[in-house]
Amino acid sequence: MQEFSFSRRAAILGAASLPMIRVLRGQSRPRHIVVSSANGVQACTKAMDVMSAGGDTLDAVVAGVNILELDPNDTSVGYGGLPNEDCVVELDASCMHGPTRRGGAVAAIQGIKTPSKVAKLVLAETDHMMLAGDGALRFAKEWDFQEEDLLTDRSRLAWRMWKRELRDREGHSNWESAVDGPSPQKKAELRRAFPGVDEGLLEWAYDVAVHPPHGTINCIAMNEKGEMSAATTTSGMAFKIPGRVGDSPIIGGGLWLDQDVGGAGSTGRGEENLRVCGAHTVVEAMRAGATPNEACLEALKRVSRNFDRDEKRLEQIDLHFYALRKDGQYGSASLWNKSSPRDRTVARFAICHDGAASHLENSAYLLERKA
Ligand code: SD4
Repeated sequence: MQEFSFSRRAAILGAASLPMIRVLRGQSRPRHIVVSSANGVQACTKAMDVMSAGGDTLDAVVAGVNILELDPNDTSVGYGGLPNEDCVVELDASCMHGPTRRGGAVAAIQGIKTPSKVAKLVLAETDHMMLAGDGALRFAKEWDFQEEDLLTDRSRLAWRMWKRELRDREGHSNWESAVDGPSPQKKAELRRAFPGVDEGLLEWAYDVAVHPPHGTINCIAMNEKGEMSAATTTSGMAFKIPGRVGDSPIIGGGLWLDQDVGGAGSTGRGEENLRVCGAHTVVEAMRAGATPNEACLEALKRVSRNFDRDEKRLEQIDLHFYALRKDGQYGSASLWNKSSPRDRTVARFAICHDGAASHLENSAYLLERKA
């Protein structure tokens, strides 16, 4: 695949970045810096490597998120992502390039392991902002992407388990031979239904079937010239209705970047993010003087407001924002201090910059899960 180049479109559009770079020369020099969701420790390192070798920031973030897209064991992004209701993996991705002020996205694309690369092509090689569904797949194939089955044994198992756990009002499921029993019986029954499946894998599949998880990676980078880019990529909500598009490919929702101010992105429940146009809200708050943490919290306050600040209803929502400001300040905030009532992991994000290897830091948060 071609590297992003300033040759064609950027030559026309790139002039927009020049005044900003001039201003920067009078300020303290920003460093290479990469911010990502907590699953992006390796992605941050990769993006830093690309920038350190002189690569463009867009190439850097896309190369970073590609690691997760290609990882069959990550069930929330790219290859191996948890499928939709029909057991088909459908992916969303977007990217933005600060210097040229361009964006590209693909939504509900099937069969392509690296949707962020297709989003980058939409940005660099088309006059459009987003391609969806079959059109996105056809476009990718025209650019020599290989159409592949993105299901892994692991994600197929999770889907079968999900299907089996679906119930009608009477508690009946067509996909099992017996009525639900108490926990030990359940385990025995699952072992019978899925013979030969490792116990740990079975427990994981049951857990994701009963509590469909979120995943996604957002990655934002800035080089020493102050140029910024960002990418977000996901398999979206597990077991979604086919065609459901989340926030990740929505420019302004799951991703936003203004070369004069900074960038932001999100992971978590896309529907709630879209109701506050989250990433755009974060960047606008930074424009108004907020720190990255304050700006992320501002977007989360709007989500909370949409629920009349009712913590009982908000409890089921998992939402995180990540932000990188033009002056090199970075941050992240989560709706809750811990990911979910079951998963007690403290909300964190990944960060890498000159002088600090890629590592995790705690996110700010709006609400605290008690106990
Ligand atoms: C979506 N925001 O499709 C994505 C999913 C996600 O952590 O980020 N999960 O709604």
